[in-house]
Amino acid sequence: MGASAKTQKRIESLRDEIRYHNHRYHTLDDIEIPDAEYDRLMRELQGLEKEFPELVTADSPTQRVGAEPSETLQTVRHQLPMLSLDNVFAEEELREFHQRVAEKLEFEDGAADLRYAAEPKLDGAAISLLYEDGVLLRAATRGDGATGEDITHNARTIDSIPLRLIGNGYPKTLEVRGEVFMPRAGFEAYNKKARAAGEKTFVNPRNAAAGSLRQLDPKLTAERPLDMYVYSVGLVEHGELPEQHSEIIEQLQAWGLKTCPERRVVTGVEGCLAYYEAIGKKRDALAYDIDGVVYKVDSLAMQRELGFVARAPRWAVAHKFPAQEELTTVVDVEFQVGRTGAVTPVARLDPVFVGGVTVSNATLHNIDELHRKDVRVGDTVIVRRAGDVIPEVVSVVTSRRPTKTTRVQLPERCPVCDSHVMREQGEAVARCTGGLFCKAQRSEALKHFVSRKAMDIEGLGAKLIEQFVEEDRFQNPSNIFELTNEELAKRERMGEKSAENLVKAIDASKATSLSRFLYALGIREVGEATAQNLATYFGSLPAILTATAEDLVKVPDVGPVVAKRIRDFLNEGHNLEVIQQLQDHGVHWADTDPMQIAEDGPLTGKTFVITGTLPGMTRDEAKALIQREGGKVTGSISKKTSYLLAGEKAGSKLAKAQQLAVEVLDLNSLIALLK
Ligand code: D41
Repeated sequence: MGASAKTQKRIESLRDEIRYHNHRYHTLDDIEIPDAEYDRLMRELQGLEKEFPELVTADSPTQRVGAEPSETLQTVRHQLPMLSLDNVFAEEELREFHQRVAEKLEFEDGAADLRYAAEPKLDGAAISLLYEDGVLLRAATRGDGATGEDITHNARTIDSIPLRLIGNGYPKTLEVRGEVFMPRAGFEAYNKKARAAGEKTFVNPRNAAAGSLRQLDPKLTAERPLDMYVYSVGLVEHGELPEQHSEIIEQLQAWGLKTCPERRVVTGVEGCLAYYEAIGKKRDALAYDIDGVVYKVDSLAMQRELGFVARAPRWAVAHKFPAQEELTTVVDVEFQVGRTGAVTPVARLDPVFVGGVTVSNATLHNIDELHRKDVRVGDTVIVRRAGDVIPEVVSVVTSRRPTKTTRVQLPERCPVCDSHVMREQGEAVARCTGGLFCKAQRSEALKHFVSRKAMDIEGLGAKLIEQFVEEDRFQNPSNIFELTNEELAKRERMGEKSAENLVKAIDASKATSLSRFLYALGIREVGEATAQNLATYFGSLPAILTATAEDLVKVPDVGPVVAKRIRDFLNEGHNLEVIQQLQDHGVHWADTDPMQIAEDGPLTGKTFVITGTLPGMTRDEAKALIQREGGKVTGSISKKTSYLLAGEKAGSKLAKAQQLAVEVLDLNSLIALLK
């Protein structure tokens, strides 16, 4: 049966749409839709063309995979084509892949001992580097696998690409292949700068890497924080390489090329799956974006036996993670009011499965962001959910904007209490001026007050707090300590047992620490770390209440802004009243001696960040030690950080420190510094 007119039209429209996105991706470096959506369009077209082969045309996008070479860069023909990689998404598909490999190689018993080289699948741009007598002769993009573009001038600006190999024994002609990528920290920093300068930002690190490589002016590329890991070899002449893929990569590393430190040799499909899971857990802590892992049969003899199908090797496969970006539509934009009165736009979305969960709300951060991205009700948008972070709207797909959309404006009045919404000069955040009169702020303030790192009152959930606030039973946190068994047990859906447990939890929370108490008050900019520093420095509440701004800035980690926030808070009579009421209700802690800080200690002027598990010392103890000797301890790494003190299981902070070339110390080297 021939294709209907409707099918023919669908095929045409798919082709047009794919061509449009190819152009945006390869020529404009300005992608509009997530990969997952592009893949769906392509698969739909491929499916239809398979069903109706008579409709396949030579110019269909399915007939040429990869880049249109640009008119500006020289094209290069790869002497050996750069293959593509097949994908699997589910465990079952991976088992089928392994099964095929095992059968073809005539393995028995499930081929549990078949060795694979496993590594993360970097989300960057594939390139080829050609070394002649150990000297970098030419770098080229992968392009469509057969021809790419000459980007030698740009590759030379990337620090991790050696211009000359080190050591000896390399083949006279050696082509290596790998992925150029932009580490996340560099990507964020780059976009922040571009945004401030009103320049174009990148949608994601992969796009940033690909776009940077194709610059005509290498000075521009040199400014981009690019990195490269090599993952295979291409042309090899006049020289020998080992017979295992993993050994080849080791050898490349010894010649000065950078390889991924996460790579491992695993055995059997179970080894692959365990690796997939381990890398999946580590994904957010890595310094760079990955979109899956790659398994390659380690033995080159076996690779030769397996050969290729079409353009992909039969001996390798990419095992993809769930997509972190998807498309959906904005049903509405609402404004939420937080604990500090910050009025934040939130997009209500058509529910979409992204990053492993169904998402129906995404933050738009603040009104400037919303306007910069020009998000309107009715728009199709890219939502991103990476790791445990709050889902966010990345960008609008303007080509899919309906004719009727509604623009969003900052409300003049608070959606909760109707007070005026104000925005301070130069501040991105708009705030409700209602203070604790605003029930949203009161609820959020109370939720913060009872949270685990604050007063830690288990069982006083968000719903219950909201109800009590709504009824004006909770005017301020001290009302929590007035709750009785009788009053609680009367409430709907609250049994006697849970009422009793809650009263017990409230009672137990009264014995707290000064730092928890300070943190629980919810003073703006006073997070856990600052609260701890204040408590350690002053030792008692009266000392803090009477401290001037000049006194406060002497506290590690407290600058003029934070000092002012604290003073502002304590200058409000009603805040002092609440503090008194809480103590009257029995909230108490043990005072400590004020801290003696070395004015001119061995660590004066040095800023530390602490991460991981230290041997025989808690992080708080390490912090106190550093502070006593004049050093400062902060929570996040920046270029200004002097040292990262890292223990066991250091995660993303370690990666970031390496990224920013911040010196990393273990506890022993810290102690050596003190001597
Ligand atoms: O990290 C990657 N993106 C990656 C890509 C990798 N780790 N290994 C790869 N191996 C290959 C073969 C097996 C063909 C040598 C690849 C790619 N190919 C690849 N990158 C782009 C297309 C194919």
